[in-house]
Amino acid sequence: MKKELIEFCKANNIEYVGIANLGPYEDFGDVWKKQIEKGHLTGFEEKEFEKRINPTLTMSNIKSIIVCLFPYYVGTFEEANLSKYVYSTDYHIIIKKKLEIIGQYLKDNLKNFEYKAYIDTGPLSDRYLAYKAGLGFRGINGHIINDKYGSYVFIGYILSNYPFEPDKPDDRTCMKCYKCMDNCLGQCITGDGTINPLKCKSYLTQKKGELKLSEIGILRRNHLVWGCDTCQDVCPHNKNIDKTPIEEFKTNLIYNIDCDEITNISHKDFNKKYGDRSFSWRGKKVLIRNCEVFI
Ligand code: B12
Ligand code: SF4
Ligand code: SF4
Repeated sequence: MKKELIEFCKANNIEYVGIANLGPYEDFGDVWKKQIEKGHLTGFEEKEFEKRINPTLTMSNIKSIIVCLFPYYVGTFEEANLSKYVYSTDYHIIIKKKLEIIGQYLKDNLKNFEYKAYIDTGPLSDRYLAYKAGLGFRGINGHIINDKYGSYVFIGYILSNYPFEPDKPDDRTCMKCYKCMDNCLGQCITGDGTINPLKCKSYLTQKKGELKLSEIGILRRNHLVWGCDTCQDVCPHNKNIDKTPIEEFKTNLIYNIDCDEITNISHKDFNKKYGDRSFSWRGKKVLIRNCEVFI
């Protein structure tokens, strides 16, 4: 059935699919525990420690984890003031739909098949699963890097009650050129594959409330008002990569928002126009705050 699964995914433009083992993921647990001790967490991560390292706590009859990559690179636009991962319609919407199509296909072909699909907001570490499923290797900037599409790939997964054979982890490392560390806007890449997310520009553009002067300084280091791509843009593994073959990531793009428009638009109109965009999840107030940093 694994062969059929891979073929079905390919037919649906999902080139990279693999199976992660079931853990428990003690090595990830060690990394995560250190991050907790250092206070290096954002609150966007799953809060229950055990759930992050043991998938059976999320699905008691689990037998395998299907992991997929979704490349999103469409090129670099000089005039962009948004980071690359939010150009398209919200990736959560696009990817959830695709994972559900895979789940439904398996339901139609396997007796008593059960599944749970996640993108970004699930209990496990998406990157850890992609690494375990052999879909890419890990970079010093924290990213999962794929040979064909670089690190501009989203990761989604399906917990399933069918015993698909696990793949081998990709234990190569990145080139370790340390350009990501040298160029990091928040100087928050530690060098061991983790970051201090509280100083990461991407986090600062997403957190609520007032920004401290030091945080405003980090935002000003480039002109993006949402997210940050620097540690990926400078990475040699992202040179000469392929653009995404996924139609939804190529169409209906917004790579520049008009700060005056966002400031003057009503909440209702903002939600109507941008509610299906991932840069809108914190509301227009946060976006306006980010825009004001550049006035
Ligand atoms: C919280 C979060 C954030 C936080 C913290 C990020 C961080 N680095 O921890 C903030 C808001 C800063 C953030 C920013 C971004 N994020 Co984010 N984020 C998440 C989230 C929800 C949890 C991440 C987490 O648990 N971090 C804690 C650390 C310890 O776990 P981890 O990063 O998963 O673990 C890897 C590293 O620690 C590394 N590692 C550990 N030990 C070692 C040892 C060695 C030798 C090496 C080389 C590596 C290494 O490998 C681990 C996996 O095996 C995930 C989705 C999810 N549920 O997993 C998305 C996710 C990581 N984000 C994603 C993206 C796209 C981004 C941004 C690029 C968005 C942007 N353009 O602004 C930036 C990138 C910043 C960066 N350098 O990481 C993607 C990454 C895809 C990829 N190819 O790797 C994810 C997986 C979402 C998705 N499903 O696609 N994010
Ligand atoms: S996203 Fe930006 S601030 Fe965050 S680690 Fe990468 S370069 Fe540093
Ligand atoms: S920029 Fe260099 S050190 Fe950083 S992830 Fe890429 S290859 Fe590794």
